[in-house]
Amino acid sequence: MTQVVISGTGVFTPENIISNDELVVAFNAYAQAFNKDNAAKIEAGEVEAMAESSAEFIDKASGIQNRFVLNKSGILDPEIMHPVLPERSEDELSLMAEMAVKAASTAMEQAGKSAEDIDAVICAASNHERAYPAIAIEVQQALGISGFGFDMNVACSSATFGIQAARDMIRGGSARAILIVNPEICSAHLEWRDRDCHFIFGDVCTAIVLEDAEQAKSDHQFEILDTRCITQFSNNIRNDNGFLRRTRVGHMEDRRDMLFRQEGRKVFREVLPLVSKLITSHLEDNQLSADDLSRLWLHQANKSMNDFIGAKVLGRTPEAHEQPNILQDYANTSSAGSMIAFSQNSNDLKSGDIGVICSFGAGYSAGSVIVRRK
Ligand code: CO8
Repeated sequence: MTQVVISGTGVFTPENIISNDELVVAFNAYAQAFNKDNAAKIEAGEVEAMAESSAEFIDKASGIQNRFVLNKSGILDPEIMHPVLPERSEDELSLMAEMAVKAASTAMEQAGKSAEDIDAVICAASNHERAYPAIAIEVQQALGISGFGFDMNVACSSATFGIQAARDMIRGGSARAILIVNPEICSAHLEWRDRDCHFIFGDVCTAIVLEDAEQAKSDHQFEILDTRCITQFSNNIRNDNGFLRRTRVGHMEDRRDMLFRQEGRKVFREVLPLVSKLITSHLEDNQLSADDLSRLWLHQANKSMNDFIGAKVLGRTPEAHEQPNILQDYANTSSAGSMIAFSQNSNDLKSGDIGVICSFGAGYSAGSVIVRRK
């Protein structure tokens, strides 16, 4: 069977950083203004007063310290509380495509591939800035790639599900090499006025080149030994924004359910056993044990969650280098998180070293990719 390798990865990181302290100052100013404006209703018990956020809570509950965002001023303005991104004309590259092209250039350079070597583009992300035409086709055109492109969305698991789809297509002979891009503008579908989640997400884009091992020339090759994707329906992470919105009376306004929302505790409880079992059974079915693993590149949502999964899979507390976290700097970047961890923490592995890239999130969805350094 055709052997498929990851031969290049790239990360595009926006310039703006928001620290927990900056975020909390803006949120608390908003909460104080809200409480002042609604003082009479709060007093009468008609409206609930907004509680303030704290940087100490954020760090302790999540491990997140900073996040990169495309626009900082809008998010930190208590009168706006969302990113402000200028609308682009049809002649300009869309924002997601622009991020994707930047990350893709690094990935293609690492893989030693030019546009003529690639036959398909997959834009795998947890939201797309328009319904159609597909962002992937725009990226394909911008890079001068022939063949085909399509968008897919499996929320936080978009990258790992994209890897499985690309691996299968290369094996099946429909493409020699495939570019996957994961442009995540999480800041635009996050409710920055909700203290339960305002600290969780950041913006970034990752890119991955997969190809037939026979033609790969990169110094940075990881053979894909196996992939496994699972889904299990849950409403605990949900965003109801969609094209049926205007068909429903009263749904035109910016309602809370039109943005990311979650039952964080339930997600924590339900996803942990799902993911630990996925990784351990996936390893077992490939005749591998925890002792064979040099690295875990986990989804980057919560530090305690990753500590738990790492300990469960390895049967001991993982050393920091065995399970690198990037969420303290990037926060949760949805599908891009485990790929940032992989991209920034894989070059030191030696030939034959084995690791697992694992994602988990809305759906629920979880993906496990076992790789071996060539
Ligand atoms: N500051 C101070 N106090 C706070 C704050 C805050 N900012 N927020 C909450 N609190 C309070 C709560 O009100 C609560 O108070 P009380 O005890 O009086 O009721 C107390 O702190 C504890 O709150 P929680 O129980 O909510 O705190 P947790 O310890 O559970 O931590 C987390 C909250 C960090 C959200 C945690 O539950 C978590 O990480 N859960 C897992 C989340 C997860 O992995 N989700 C996956 C989502 S990602 C995904 O699928 C991608 C979707 C697509 C992308 C969307 C882009 C926008």
